Amino acid sequence: MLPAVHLTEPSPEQFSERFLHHLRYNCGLELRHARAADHLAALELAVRESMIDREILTRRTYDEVRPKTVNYLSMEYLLGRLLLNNLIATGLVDTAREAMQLMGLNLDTILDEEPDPGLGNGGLGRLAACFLDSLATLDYPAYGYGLRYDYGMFRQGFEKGWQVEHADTWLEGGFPWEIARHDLTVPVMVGGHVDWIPKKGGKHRPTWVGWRLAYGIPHDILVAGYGTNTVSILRLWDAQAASEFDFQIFSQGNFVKAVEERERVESVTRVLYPADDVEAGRRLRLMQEYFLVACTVRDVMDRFQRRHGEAWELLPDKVAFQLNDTHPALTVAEVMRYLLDEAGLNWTPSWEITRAICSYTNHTLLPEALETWPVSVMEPLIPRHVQIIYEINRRFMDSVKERCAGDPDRLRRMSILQEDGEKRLRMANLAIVGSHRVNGVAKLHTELLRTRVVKDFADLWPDRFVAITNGVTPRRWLLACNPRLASAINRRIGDGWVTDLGRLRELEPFADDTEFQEEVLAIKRANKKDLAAEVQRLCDISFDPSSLYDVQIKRLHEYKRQLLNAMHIILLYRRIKADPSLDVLPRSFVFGAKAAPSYHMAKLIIRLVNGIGEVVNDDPDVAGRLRVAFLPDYRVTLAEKVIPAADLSEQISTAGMEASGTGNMKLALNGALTIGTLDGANIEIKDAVGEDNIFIFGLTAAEVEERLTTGAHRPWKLYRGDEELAGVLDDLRDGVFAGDDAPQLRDIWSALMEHGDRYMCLADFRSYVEAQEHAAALYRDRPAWAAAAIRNIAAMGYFSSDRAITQYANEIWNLEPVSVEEHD
Ligand code: 26W
Repeated sequence: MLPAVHLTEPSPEQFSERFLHHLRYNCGLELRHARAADHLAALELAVRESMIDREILTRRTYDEVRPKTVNYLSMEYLLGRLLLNNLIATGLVDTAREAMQLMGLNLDTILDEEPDPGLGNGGLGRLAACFLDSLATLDYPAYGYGLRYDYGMFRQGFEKGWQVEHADTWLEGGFPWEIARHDLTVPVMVGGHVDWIPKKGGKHRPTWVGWRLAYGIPHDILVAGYGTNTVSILRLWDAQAASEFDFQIFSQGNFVKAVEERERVESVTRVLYPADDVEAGRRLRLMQEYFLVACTVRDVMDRFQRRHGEAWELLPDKVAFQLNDTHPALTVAEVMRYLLDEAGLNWTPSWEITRAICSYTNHTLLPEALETWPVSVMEPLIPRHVQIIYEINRRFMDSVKERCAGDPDRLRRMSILQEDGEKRLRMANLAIVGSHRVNGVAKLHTELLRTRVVKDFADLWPDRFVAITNGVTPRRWLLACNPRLASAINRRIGDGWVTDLGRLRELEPFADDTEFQEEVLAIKRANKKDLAAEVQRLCDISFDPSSLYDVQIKRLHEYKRQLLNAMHIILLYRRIKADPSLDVLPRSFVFGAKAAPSYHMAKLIIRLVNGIGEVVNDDPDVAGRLRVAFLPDYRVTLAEKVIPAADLSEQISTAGMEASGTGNMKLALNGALTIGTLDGANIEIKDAVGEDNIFIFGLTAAEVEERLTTGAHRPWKLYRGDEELAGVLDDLRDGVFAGDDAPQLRDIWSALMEHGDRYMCLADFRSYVEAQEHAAALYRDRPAWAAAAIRNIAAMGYFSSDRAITQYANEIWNLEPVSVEEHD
């Protein structure tokens, strides 16, 4: 008989007792000696207690019910700070605030001490974090699996306008949220080769021999659902060398070599690759991908066996693996290996099970981001997997040959093995062949996948491809980050929207309500004032809260076109210089973006924007009407400060290139109006808010495609046809905003004028400027702007990650929620 578990809400007095207990017995401190970092640690541990009680309850329920569980595999989780969200989820915010007061402390000051765990690059990693929040909130049995990088996303600084990277040592001060589970350590085999060993009956059986062992140590981060008892687990693997293995080398007297070998193994989870565009093509990255997959499959299969023994045929009823892009595509080969080599199943049932439990989400259309691995790199690390993939491919090719005889090109395109030049394995093809569902992350994105990128597969298996538009969690991206707006909404329609975002529709009638308009404008102004203080602190630039805050926050990429935004600023500056008395709407431009350290052009664009800021911010002719701030070290925590203060949301990617975007949703949810192209989820946002409440411009995806393939895009012709554009381009050529770095920054001009302007900045320039003029005109009409902002908020219900996760559960995983009750 297990002891009863009841969740009791602590009083503020009890909660402060808890806090003092952790301060004393974890930090060894009395209150009077504790510093801010100690307050943070003690508070985190006090909240964690409530989460652990819920987690134990959740575990018990699942051990009893043995429900189907989804396992979300992702190389990245961009969690952001956890303390406030965990306080909100467990209903402890007010208790904690009072408790801190009782001790003469301030909750907000403590919250602001927390560092960001930045274990991701951008959209894909943040989406994974929103999905974990929704899975727990909706009571879906789920595990997140990832890697525990010692160094997360680099910290960004600027020196003379250039990006400089610093190591992110997020674990240095300790990370109280994680619980190391040494008892659940798993072995991982690496290296060796495949032997064909004769079996009874004369057949030969491939056998992986000569491998060595490494270990994965799980570190669990608890994820509390909002307003529910469900707590799920994000399990991050840390690589550790095998201790028994050293003894062989130690005994040969080669101590230093043994230590070196340990270091090599343990470096697997050392650092997050900071590029979210081009594949790294590095052995270590492949090792990371394999390590995530091998640890996770082992963990999931161990749990399955504890619950269901050897009844492998039950796997599709109990287990789902979701692959977050192709990075964990080796799951297909690893599940096959497990079923063949460890469970002893034959090929056909193994393959049926594998396909029934795996599914894959594609997050990018850019060809350079599609992963392929040289066989020569894979073979020495995972020879058995390579061999299994060859066999998967042989059987797949045989099956397609029947269908498309006489189309060798199609066969070549669909093969998992790329054979021209160095032999490589195409991870997207492996993921598609090995999954029962493949999804895109917005309607247009899925359509482009079907018709362009993987057309052959969509022709063959039309039902395998589905669209699930991304979403964001309303808990973090409205309730927690914008308390002013959240409570104004609560006063009108109650707080049902927090777990049912569609309810925001009930705000629609308030769009024309003068009182609500004024309230929304006042809230925006207060948020803008807060951001102005932050910009002052970070950049020493003063923002006027009555100016239009024009915001572009996202990774730095040519296709996202921060450059087009910069060209618009240059245009406004040139207009003011030509006529300083011109009536221009005052604007404050906010940029936040990290560039991959090896992405030359992205770094030049950062330098350019910083250069524009230097020229424009202090020019007396401008008289404060233009302000440009590039906020250093953009990350989740900064997003939470910028988004509530944004007026205009820049979603200006070249059409057909942004898979979905999720920042677009967060900004609109907080009452910013979008200026954007018909790309990714912008299209669905436009349909939801109505054409009058969004500023759409530019070429469509089809028009971009047409111009790029026919060579109809003519930068010089556009240059000659638009005097203002020519002026902007001349400034770029002449390094007007580049100071001493003019020679280097000329590469930007070259990309536009000499290398074909691949991202069509010139083609969309005029239409962008016009859309900006519409935005400025509407901004001057305060009630009209407020009405449009309210209509944006009211229309964002669809873009909740709760809706997205419900779709995954129904259309891909066949997963049911399980409610977690208290136990007697
Ligand atoms: C192998 C290197 C690499 C690493 C990461 C290639 C590609 C990636 C990601 C797929 C890039 C990414 O984050 N994609 C973004 O995913 C978001 C969530 O679906 C979308 O909203 C963004 O549009 C998409 O760019």
